[in-house]
Amino acid sequence: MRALTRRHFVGGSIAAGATMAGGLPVLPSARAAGPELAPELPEGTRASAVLDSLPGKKPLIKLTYRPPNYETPIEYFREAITPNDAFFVRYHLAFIPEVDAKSWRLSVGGDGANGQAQLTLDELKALPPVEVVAVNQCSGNRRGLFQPHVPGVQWAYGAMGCARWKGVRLKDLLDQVGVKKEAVEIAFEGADGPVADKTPDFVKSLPVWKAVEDTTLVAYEMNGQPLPHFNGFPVRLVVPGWTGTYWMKHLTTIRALLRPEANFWMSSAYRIPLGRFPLVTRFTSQDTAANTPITEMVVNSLVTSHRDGAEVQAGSPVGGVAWDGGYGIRAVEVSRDGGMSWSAATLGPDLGRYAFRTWSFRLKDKGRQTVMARAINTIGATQTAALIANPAGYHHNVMHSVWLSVI
Ligand SMILES: Nc1nc2c(c(=O)[nH]1)N[C@H]1C(S)=C(S)[C@@H](COP(=O)(O)O)O[C@H]1N2
Ligand SMILES: [Mo]
Repeated sequence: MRALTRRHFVGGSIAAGATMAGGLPVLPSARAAGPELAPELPEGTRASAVLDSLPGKKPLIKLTYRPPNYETPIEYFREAITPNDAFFVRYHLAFIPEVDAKSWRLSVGGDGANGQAQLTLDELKALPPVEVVAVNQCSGNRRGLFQPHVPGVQWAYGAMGCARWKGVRLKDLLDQVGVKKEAVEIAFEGADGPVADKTPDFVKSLPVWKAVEDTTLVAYEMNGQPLPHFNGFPVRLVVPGWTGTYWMKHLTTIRALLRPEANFWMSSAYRIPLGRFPLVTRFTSQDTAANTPITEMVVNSLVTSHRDGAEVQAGSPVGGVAWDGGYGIRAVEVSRDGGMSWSAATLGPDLGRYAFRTWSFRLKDKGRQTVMARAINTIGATQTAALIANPAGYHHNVMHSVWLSVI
């Protein structure tokens, strides 16, 4: 039954027999053995999180089902590219329609545009294609590791992934309608929505300067395949360098705005205290005296080759991935004495400044040891030793460590 349902889903339609609840299929859930969960997570999350397969996906760590919030097990981050069927899934609202690619239309306009356009998927694909390898990371990735705990989805390490995205430049679409000089932001809406009328629809905006960057894409392919349903089929926004909240899935509407977008998801959610993080890019049309929208990702890395307690042969490598907000990773360093001394790791292939950069380091000395990693980007920013507290639990980039027995 599950295999049948899955096969139908991959094709993009609902299987006969699967019922819909607010756009989500109600399926017998596939439970494998329990996932390995970080000990720092809240008790309740550790008790309830299970490995579970959404249609078309490998077993991922289920944190909530309605709306679906599933994270990628850390083992998938041993490679720079995250497979589509293991890529994390994050939704705010539970009504997620199956979009029919034939009847789908993208509308481009708004009061900050001179004209209007409507495109079919074929018309979109007829525009010059562009590719970028980029990390999509939820602002709240690792929120579950915050001490003290903060409310929100209790993600551990896997609310992120890196893919090769293909699509058209958002700038090329905006040029078709002409953006007025006075426009301040570009706003985005997707086909999903709230089940209850009172919940605000998910609408996000970008400053015009970020929207028209060469790498900001309206993407229809991920790792050479159409986007998976749960990652935004048929088309999503790709905003390299910036956190996942701006990467609108099931994109239907693009509007140039003469006034800043004021809905809940811009004015209240996804905000960080002013001045607390060492970030470069700003979203000034949305600033208040107290806070500012989250923008670029902070520099970060993980040790992914081994779990706590693993045995490693002396001389064999440990490693992981590093990434940042698009300046590019300059170095990854490893410490085995709690951060007193550091040695350079070897960096893997460079897939571009927005991509995961793999790294590895050979452990020579035998015995039990804790391996801690830190990444440094090309503008000299690095990770923090102590958590930078903020109410919504964003930008966790505390240095990650794993203890190992080298034999
Ligand atoms: N339509 C739509 N797009 C969305 C969201 C959403 O709830 N609805 N969530 C955003 C957030 S907060 C994140 S982190 C990313 C997650 O992308 P993924 O589900 O493909 O991993 O999608 C973004 N785009
Ligand atoms: Mo997110």
